[in-house]
Amino acid sequence: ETSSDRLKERIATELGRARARSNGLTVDALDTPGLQAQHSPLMSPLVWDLAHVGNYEEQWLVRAAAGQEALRPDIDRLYDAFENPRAARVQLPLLTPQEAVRYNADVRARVLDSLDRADLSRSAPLLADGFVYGMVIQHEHQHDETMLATHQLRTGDPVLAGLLTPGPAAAPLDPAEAWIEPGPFTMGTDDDPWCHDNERGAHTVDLPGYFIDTIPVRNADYLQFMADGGYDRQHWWSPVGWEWRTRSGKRAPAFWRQEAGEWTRRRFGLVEPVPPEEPVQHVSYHEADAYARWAGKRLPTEAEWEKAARHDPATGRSRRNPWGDLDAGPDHANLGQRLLRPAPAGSFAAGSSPHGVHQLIGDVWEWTSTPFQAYPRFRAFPYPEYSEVFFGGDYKVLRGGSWATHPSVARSTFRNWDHPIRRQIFAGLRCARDAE
Ligand code: AVJ
Ligand code: FE
Repeated sequence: ETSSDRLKERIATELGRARARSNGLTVDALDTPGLQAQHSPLMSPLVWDLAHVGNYEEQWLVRAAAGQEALRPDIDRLYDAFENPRAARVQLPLLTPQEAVRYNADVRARVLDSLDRADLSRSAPLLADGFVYGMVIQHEHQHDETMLATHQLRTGDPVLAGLLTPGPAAAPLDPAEAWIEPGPFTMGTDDDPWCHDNERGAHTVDLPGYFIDTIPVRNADYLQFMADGGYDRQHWWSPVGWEWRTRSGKRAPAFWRQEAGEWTRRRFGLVEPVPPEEPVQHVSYHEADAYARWAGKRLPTEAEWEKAARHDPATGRSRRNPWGDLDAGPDHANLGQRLLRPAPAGSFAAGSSPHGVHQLIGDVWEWTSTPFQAYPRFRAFPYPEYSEVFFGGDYKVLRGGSWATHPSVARSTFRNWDHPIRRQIFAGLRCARDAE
């Protein structure tokens, strides 16, 4: 068996897993009206995401990679994210759930057939090391995470299995902060075969020393901010943040409610007490920024986050992940929807960084203070709408992935971005501060 055969087997397995996950979040979970409904103006109907992943796969793996004729060129426009804003997708003549499953399976059959004959050697950049297959696998998993955000916004009885699965027990906490010594590190990558264009261009960034929290901010910490008038005092908010706070009227993370003095949260239809030791999620950038100022700290920059997650002071090298270069295993991080929630702060000692920073990967996306911008030597590949068109917009970078992010997507170089007012994503924060 050659390495190309092994890569093809891995691709086929990962494609199968992504599809099982997509179907599990759609046709296996909800009836047709539930899949066609618009659960929030922020989100697509789930049936749109389902056929969109099939259409993306058709465009990239059937047409571009295998050079085959199009199956359904007539539906390209319906599933073009730029053509149709999320709130308008419910109006479109979309495939029904059954048609979408069938279409996705037809596309997949052609992909698996042509994969056998594909040349994944380094000659053609799109196929080299299976890049375009990795791009499609990660695309499907990213939409699966988006589908989970839609499920969280949906009201009604719980439909997701595993909601009651107990998470790991609370873990003992290490020192609260890690010191990251001043000096250069390598940010971004040139040699991670399945990374996206926006992660590319390994470049040296020289940072002053700084402290970064060893754990994400917990619900218990966030409740203290709230009890201390965090939402009432403009002092801790940026000008735009305060504008958002007053205009929106928000006074707690999304999905929280106060009942008889106790804070509860709704999680995929289940109402439960807010668990104190869990990382806070469903906060906007503005809330994260205000919390950090209240705590006497600040959000890390994107470079500070990445140095804490990758820099190995013993070798001077940047690792692919906090624990080393391998993909995340179950002991490293809470990823891939294994739990439908973050794990308690301090968990996953085996996944901590050389500096002793926990849970950089998984649990909650972490807001950074950095706007989404191109790295030096950026080149859009293979299409500008993945990242380039978002550079310079009103987006902040988020890092690390959440409990809903698949291991194929979560790595220390991966860059996510969203508007600073968004709260439906599984995002929290970790604080940093300057040296004294
Ligand atoms: C990188 C998560 C911001 O969901 O809009 C999905 C990923 N790109 N389809 C998004 C993506 C094309 C993207 N994010
Ligand atoms: Fe997409």
